[in-house]
Amino acid sequence: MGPPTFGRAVRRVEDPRLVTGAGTYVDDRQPANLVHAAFLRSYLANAVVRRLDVTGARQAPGVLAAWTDADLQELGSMPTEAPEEAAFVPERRPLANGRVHHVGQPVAVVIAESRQQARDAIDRIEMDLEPLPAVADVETATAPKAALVYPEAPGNISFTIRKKRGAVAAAFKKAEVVVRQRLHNQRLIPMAMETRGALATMDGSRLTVEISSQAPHSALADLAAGLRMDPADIRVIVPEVGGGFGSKGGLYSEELVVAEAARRLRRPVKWIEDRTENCSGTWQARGHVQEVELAALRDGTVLALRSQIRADMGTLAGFGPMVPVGTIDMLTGCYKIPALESTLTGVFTNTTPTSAYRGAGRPEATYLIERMMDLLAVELGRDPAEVRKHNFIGREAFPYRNPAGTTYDSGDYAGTLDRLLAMADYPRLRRDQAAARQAGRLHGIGMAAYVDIGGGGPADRSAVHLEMDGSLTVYTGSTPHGQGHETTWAQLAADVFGLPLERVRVRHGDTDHPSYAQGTWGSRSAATSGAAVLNGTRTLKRQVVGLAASALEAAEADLVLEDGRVYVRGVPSRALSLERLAAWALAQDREAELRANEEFDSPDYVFPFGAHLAVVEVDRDTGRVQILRYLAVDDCGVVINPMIVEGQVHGGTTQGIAQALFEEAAFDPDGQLLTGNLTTYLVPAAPDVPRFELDRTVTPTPRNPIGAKGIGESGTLAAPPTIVNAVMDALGPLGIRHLDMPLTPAKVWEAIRAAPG
Ligand code: MCN
Repeated sequence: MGPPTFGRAVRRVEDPRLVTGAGTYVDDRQPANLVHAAFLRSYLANAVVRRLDVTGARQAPGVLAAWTDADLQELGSMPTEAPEEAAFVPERRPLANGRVHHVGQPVAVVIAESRQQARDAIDRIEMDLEPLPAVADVETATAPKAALVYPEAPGNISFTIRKKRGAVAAAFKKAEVVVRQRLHNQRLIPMAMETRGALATMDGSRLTVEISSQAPHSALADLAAGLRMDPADIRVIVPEVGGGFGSKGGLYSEELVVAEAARRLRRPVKWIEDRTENCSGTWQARGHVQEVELAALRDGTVLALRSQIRADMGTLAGFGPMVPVGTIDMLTGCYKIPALESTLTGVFTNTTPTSAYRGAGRPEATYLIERMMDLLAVELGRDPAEVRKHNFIGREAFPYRNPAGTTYDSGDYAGTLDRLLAMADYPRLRRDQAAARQAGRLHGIGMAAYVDIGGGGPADRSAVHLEMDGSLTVYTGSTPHGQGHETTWAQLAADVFGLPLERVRVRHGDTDHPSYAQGTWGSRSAATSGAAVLNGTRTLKRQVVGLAASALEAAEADLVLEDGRVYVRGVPSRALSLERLAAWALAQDREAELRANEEFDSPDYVFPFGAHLAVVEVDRDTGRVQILRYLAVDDCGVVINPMIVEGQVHGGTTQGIAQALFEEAAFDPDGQLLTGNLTTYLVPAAPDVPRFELDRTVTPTPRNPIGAKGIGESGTLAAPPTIVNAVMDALGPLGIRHLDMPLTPAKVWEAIRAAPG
């Protein structure tokens, strides 16, 4: 028998395959008769398509087809999910019909024998665009008399959501201190290492679409709707995925068009996005302008939070409009703030649609409240840790309903912050800072506390099969794209059967499997698919013990399943190996009992939390920020694999640091993307990231049988305010109160130069 694996840092079973280059990604697939798709895209941000003629492309060498929207009328429009408050939801055709609304929007497609021929033929399409005035940012879009992205949406407003709880006006009247700040949470490009891609094959009446996706089952549903096909006639396979970070969660136009091309041409059709297409065509994220006011007493008690948030939706797509709803639900963070008034406006701009990117709405909320807590501490001249602790929701207050109506499951916010401060030896850090300041250095310490949302429905389904060789196969609906589910789900199942890890195989990414999940996003998998795996394996164990009871003619209560065999307690000689039991079940026509299929429908979300701290130094002459130390204490409930959890913290925190210091999707006033490649959009490299000092507390959730909360996104919530708070602490002595992200050397240097101090 293998030692129990749950809770142990076992190595990822998928890694040997991945690090030796043996994984298969969409672009590795080269079926016979393959043809290739390329897309013509809009080069203007707002325009009328005056002429679009694909005749030249159709005559180009190797071309099988060239289509515009006029040729694809039988396809349905692309799906959009918007809040019920939405005043206007634009229809999105797979290819633009008569108008283009952002640079990079697909307008026509060419299918050719080779990728190069398809791309060359694109140049032979004649397209005349008549430019219209464009709005490229939220401020311009909401200014009086702004040009309209969609004539049907006056003021470029897509939706407005208001939340109000408690006596806000009275709180501001009673306040001894009011802190106000306008915060900009800049737009980001998710920038997965593997760009998007799809390969569609029609075999008889069955369509198979291999796709780089985080959500095969929802892709299948959207393909069926778009192609007007019976879902049973479609199979979606997700091979290896080289990162998604939220951006591969919904179905994109190109994927639907590729599927249609395979259906029409009866040849496998592949499309692989290039990096430039990825920058302007893959949905982007964040892009909030937040005006915030915090009312407090001099002792640090926060009385009320008021905010107006304008969220840049771009042209709006997929479930993008739902993302900022997560912001408005989480604005009060870890604090008991009795009164809240906030307005969220979804704003159209002539830019790439925004949607989910790691954190999806919650980093925007965390940044808002954590910057405000620091500004309050500065205003009061008090320590930021003290001000936080003074306002934390106490550990006895759970389940806790926040003023926006979200109910947190469990938490101990002071516990993580205390652990963090002890780990950092905080008093010493402050002494060191005083010495550094004495020496004229710009030395800062920053912290942030966060609470995230993970898990959530609808139900995930897993199947667990006992194979004839006595091993287990787990079918999961979750679709890992870097999270290590093959390892963690195997850990869950192995222990139930007392098997070594290598006797459990985890299969994922195929809608023909007897499993289901809505998608691997929202740090939901451990709390949902993981729970379904655990329940499924427990059910299978009961079935297997039932089979053994019949085979051994013993009472179930007397049987022990251990070490790959079932035996009568106290009589180890009366035993059946799992192989023999499987064979017996087959002979008895009871093989159905070798398979279990379980759903787990989470009663509600889970709420991971934690606290991060950074020590930074700013170079006075160059404005460069150097991170000297980065410490984090996270709590994702009961942990299945601590090494994987740490890896997730490393990844998320790195992306959060990138938002704080480097990354921004920038558009010029005409809506042209200025950061359309990796030389202009600065992603961090290894030397930009410090060594992380990590610790954990464990506060189980009662909302699933594992007690696990999510960890996949936590770092993206915590790191931006941690770093910005640290840099502002460094610059505080110069009289600099706030700078917007990203804190590039140029921006910081300008601020130092202009600083009063
Ligand atoms: N885990 C654990 N114990 C816990 C919680 C989680 O051992 N208490 C493990 C899980 O079993 C899983 C991993 O940690 O192997 C992450 O689990 P979870 O937090 O449930 O998140 P998901 O698996 O649902 O992953 C989604 C999340 C999101 S939303 C984005 S975006 C994201 C991310 O994960 N994108 C990623 N991590 C990523 N990592 C990589 N490498 N690439 C991406 O694109």
